[in-house]
Amino acid sequence: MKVNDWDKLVSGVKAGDVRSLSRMITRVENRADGWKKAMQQLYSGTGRAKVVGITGSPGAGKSTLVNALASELSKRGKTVGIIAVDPSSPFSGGALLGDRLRMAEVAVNPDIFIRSMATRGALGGLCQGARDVARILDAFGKDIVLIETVGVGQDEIEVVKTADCVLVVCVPGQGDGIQALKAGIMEIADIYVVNKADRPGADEVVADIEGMLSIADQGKLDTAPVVKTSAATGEGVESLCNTLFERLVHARNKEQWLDKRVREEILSLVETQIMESLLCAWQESGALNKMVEAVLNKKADPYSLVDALLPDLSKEALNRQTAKATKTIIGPENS
Ligand SMILES: Nc1nc2c(ncn2[C@@H]2O[C@H](COP(=O)(O)OP(=O)(O)OP(=O)(O)O)[C@@H](O)[C@H]2O)c(=O)[nH]1
Ligand SMILES: [Mg+2]
Repeated sequence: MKVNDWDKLVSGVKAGDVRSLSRMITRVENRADGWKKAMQQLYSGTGRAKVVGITGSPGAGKSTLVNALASELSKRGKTVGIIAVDPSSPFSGGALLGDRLRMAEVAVNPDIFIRSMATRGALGGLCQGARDVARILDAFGKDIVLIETVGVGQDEIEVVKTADCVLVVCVPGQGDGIQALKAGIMEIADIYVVNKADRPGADEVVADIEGMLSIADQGKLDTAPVVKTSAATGEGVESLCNTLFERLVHARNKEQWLDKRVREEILSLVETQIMESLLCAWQESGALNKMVEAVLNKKADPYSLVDALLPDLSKEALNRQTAKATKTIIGPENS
């Protein structure tokens, strides 16, 4: 993609043009040439939107809830971007028909923008992909970005962990109640939502969660609240919205959290770039095939290959390189 095409997209996004938004997301997701530069241009205009992660077991009503929540937020004058991380979509940018239908109500609302992302094969990783899309929506001017992921895979859980506030959706009648949720997911909640509260057993689930929290959070001041909703009828959604606003003020705004998040992002981008550059070079030159063959023939072993093949990764070399780079980007120290 040509440089000035990117320039047009970036200024379109900044100006709030929906077509540019859509195109820029696709191109960044596909890692089209120049994507990093474009993200760089957007970066200074980001950091305003609040990102909310919504996760829970399959069929818990996450999409229905996201839909209802987005409408409620819109009623309150907030503009909303929705990222549906879709486990079954083979294409990036493709939406599950079901999700589209469920989200039909918000699809016609000009204040709400919906985007699906495929779980598998996301270039640069699902987490970074979702982060990039959320950032583009932020630069576009969305107040709130809702990210729906199903709480099963580790990647999906990592995605919601990057959010400012995480809603974990539970439902009654899942046999062993909250146990049905993957271990590791209950701990990341800032708000527990017991959805399908129109069904029998909702109060038991609430009690289960509160019981679990009273054991786990003893002594903690800000225990995550539990909210009952019936996303299908809209009941409880207003109250959830109030709770969300309260939590957004406090949750994850701590410096430590932001620090960790930026740290993770820098490292993840570096990791991806190193792997991609090496793979690209090695595949093109046929070096990777040769290495595999040599290892199979016992002419070489994977351990010594690592040191022999990588560029100079000694501490001295890395420090020299890093010092040079930081000087260029950040400027000389103490200035
Ligand atoms: N009774 C009842 N049904 C609901 C409620 N919310 C959602 N549903 C229904 O539950 C089914 C699943 O809803 P979705 O919103 O697709 O659930 P999901 O968690 O997004 O599903 P996946 O994305 O496939 O994991 C649909 O048939 C909804 O109509 C609710 O509050 N009460
Ligand atoms: Mg869904």
